[in-house]
Amino acid sequence: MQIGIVGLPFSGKTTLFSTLLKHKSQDAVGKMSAERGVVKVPDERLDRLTEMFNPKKKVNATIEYLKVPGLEGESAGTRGLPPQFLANLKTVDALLVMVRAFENEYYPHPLNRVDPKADIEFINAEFLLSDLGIVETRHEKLKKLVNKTQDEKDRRELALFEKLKEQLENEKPLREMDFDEHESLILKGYQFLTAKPVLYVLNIEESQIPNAEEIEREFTAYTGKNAAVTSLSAEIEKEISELEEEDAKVFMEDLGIKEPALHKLIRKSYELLGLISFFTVGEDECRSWPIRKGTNAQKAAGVIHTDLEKGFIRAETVHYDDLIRLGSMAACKEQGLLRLEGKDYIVKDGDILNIRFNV
Ligand SMILES: Nc1nc2c(ncn2[C@@H]2O[C@H](COP(=O)(O)OP(=O)(O)O)[C@@H](O)[C@H]2O)c(=O)[nH]1
Ligand SMILES: [Mg+2]
Repeated sequence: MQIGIVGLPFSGKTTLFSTLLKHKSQDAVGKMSAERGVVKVPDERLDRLTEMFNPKKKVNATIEYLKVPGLEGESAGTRGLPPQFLANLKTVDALLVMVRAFENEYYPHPLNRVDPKADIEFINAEFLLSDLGIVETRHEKLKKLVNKTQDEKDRRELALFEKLKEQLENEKPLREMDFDEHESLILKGYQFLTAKPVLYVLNIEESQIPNAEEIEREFTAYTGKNAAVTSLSAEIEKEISELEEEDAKVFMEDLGIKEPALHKLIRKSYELLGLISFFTVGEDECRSWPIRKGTNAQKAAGVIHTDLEKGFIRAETVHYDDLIRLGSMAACKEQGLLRLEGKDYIVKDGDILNIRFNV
């Protein structure tokens, strides 16, 4: 699963991206080239399990970020967004929109303002226009096609594109609409920007960190179906990430925060992608695995290894909360909380699975 990081120049994309990657990013190979990086998803539950089982290895679930430059301060207007920018975003499952809410006189905002709401509106308008251009062209083609062929499949696609056109003309993103399976399949081929889930990241002033929650609430108009808001100071997160663990703790205490805002950002990205985690535990490794909400036990086994999916027999299952509450697997077994689940069992966030299989 991949998330595209976009935003206006000097909004803090590079600062955030290199912090996410623990400063392993090389940055700016070419002005328009995207950069990808794999990031661990922090999970306190996995940390607890690791303490409990003392394995040789701890392995966190990961998600991938792709930093995509190319969004400019002036409107792309009728020229449309740069083709390379659009091409780079084709593969991403969600967008992370970096929004500037900090002053920095050495790096002036491209439109000479610090107005996060105006920036969000600007970016959304750009994406909307880009989608509308594609929708209008396809809509025209479909109209002609249906006139000629009277084909039922084309007629259904035309009806879909009429809905899309109306939504975009009303200046609303496609992510707010509901689509059936057939429609989703058609849409997949187009990779519309406004259909992708979006996380708006407000890059705030250091002095605003204590008001972070309040600021986020001010932006509730931008939350909702497939959209979320979070805030951080990219500069401060960078500093935290460069400190030793103990120093970082003291530094965060001074700021009045319990954990890096970066962790919250990663978790919100994960949620936005519709992902939850299950765990595997043992002497060798404790590990969290990403699955889509609603995945059954057999498919979840396949995330670990295809053999486990093919030869799936049962999943020995206990929930993290039960294990922590009772303190041991043996106690869970005694209480009947260590269950044997079949292939159709829907895996829950926090389930600990041991797959029994036969190949
Ligand atoms: N004061 C302040 N400056 C920041 C913050 N985040 C980024 N910057 C600075 O803004 C400039 C542009 O940031 P950069 O990450 O390169 O933005 P990009 O153009 O979106 O990649 C850099 O000099 C950063 O140090 C922040 O939270 N506070
Ligand atoms: Mg940059």
